[in-house]
Amino acid sequence: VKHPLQNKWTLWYTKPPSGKGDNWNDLLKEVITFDSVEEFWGVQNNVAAVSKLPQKADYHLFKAGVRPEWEDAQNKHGGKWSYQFKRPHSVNIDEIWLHVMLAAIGETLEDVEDGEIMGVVVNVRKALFRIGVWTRTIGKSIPGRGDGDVAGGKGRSPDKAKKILLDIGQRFKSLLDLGPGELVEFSGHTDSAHSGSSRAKAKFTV
Ligand code: M7G
Repeated sequence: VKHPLQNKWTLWYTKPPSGKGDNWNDLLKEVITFDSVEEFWGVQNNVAAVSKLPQKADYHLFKAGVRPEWEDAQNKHGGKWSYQFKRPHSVNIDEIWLHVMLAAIGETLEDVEDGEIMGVVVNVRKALFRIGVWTRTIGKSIPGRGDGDVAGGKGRSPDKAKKILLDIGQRFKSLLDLGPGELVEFSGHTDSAHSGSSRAKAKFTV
């Protein structure tokens, strides 16, 4: 018996660059797509743990049909909540990533009808592990789409859009079990793309 998930999910892996000339597209690899609880555990039990990944590797767990890239049509008006665990650190990154994946596939990061969550990501870097949640919108109206036409929901007011986004940030923060002095930051992908890195200035913090 298979227990179906609300959505179908794809796991992606970013290989560390092997030398000069590697571009993002050569490094990003689709691993597997699944849509049941049992298949999720099959994947989880067979891929390398985050703590064993080389520097500059990433895992991305995204809704099937959405590439884990700023350029994807479903991401280009979006952004991400993220938090960086400095290394060396006392946290168990494998356990944290598992809980973040379970929250994504279990749809506990948002009210399902809000449809904001695109995927979750972990970046392995020399000095840190960065965990992120990608959202479809940035909590306000999108320029060029007309007044009140807030992506993410017809008739969703800017106030409501922002409330939904902040709520996702708060759920993510409590999932990470962070203290009140530790901030989870939100930034839009357009800023990330322009700065060439995730270290873009945060638009919101919770
Ligand atoms: P990062 O992994 O977000 O942060 O971006 P980092 O600076 O801590 O490593 C690293 C690099 O990967 C970027 O400068 C881009 O070259 C590439 N990259 C990352 N993402 C998420 C994308 C993406 O969505 N699209 C493209 N084209 N490149 C990306």
